[in-house]
Amino acid sequence: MVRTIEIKVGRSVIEANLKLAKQLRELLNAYSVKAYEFLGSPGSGKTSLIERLISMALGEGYSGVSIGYIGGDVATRLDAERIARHGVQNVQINTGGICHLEVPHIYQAIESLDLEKLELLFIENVGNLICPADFPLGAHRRVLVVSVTEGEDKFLKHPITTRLADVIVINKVDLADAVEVDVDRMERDARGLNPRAPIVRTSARTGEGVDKLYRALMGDEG
Ligand SMILES: Nc1nc2c(ncn2[C@@H]2O[C@H](COP(=O)(O)OP(=O)(O)OP(=O)(O)O)[C@@H](O)[C@H]2O)c(=O)[nH]1
Ligand SMILES: [Mg+2]
Repeated sequence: MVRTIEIKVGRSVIEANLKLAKQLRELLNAYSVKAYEFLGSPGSGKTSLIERLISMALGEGYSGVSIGYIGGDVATRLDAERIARHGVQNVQINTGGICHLEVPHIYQAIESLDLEKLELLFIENVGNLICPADFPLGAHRRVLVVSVTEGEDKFLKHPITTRLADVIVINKVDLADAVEVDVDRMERDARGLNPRAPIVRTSARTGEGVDKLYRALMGDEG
């Protein structure tokens, strides 16, 4: 016999963040900034995909001035340093022990960015598949990145995060054979939980699928 215990999360903190997220979205809209939040497990490939997308955006006429990046990590400036190499405005947030970003962190970070000149804003949440779910950051799209190396069953085990995503990415498909993962099954699981989000298979290593992801993001106003 298997016993399951369901745990309820306190609502007041979540609701306060949601209200702030709506205000932040209005601010971004006022400056015509399109914002994309990337969330997913540590190492799923969020920064690598953002780097690929930035290179693509730079090639399509966006300039380093008009692209911004805010990255959340418990410690280090490593991700922002990777992004800085593309000549893009960037801010690293170190959360200490906190496993997700909240809207006040984003307000603090955008003080260092020139919103007037910004057109695209990539926000990378702290690597975590659970904590960010209840704390939207005002972005126009929430992009869930799950890599094949995390295991075939990842979407099923994380239905809340899978359902909230506006775009779902299955990354590291170049490694699918090596780890004997059935990507079709992963996609079916994701689709079963979230019928509305585009699902894009990518490899940030080879570049496969990144153009499709770029179109899924840029084609969507919100
Ligand atoms: N083979 C392969 N490796 C990848 C791919 N995407 C990312 N990686 C590698 O996976 C590791 C983690 O990638 P990151 O982009 O740093 O992952 P992240 O999600 O930003 O990680 P955190 O910020 O720590 O949560 C790096 O060594 C990347 O080179 C991919 O599509 N294929
Ligand atoms: Mg990263």
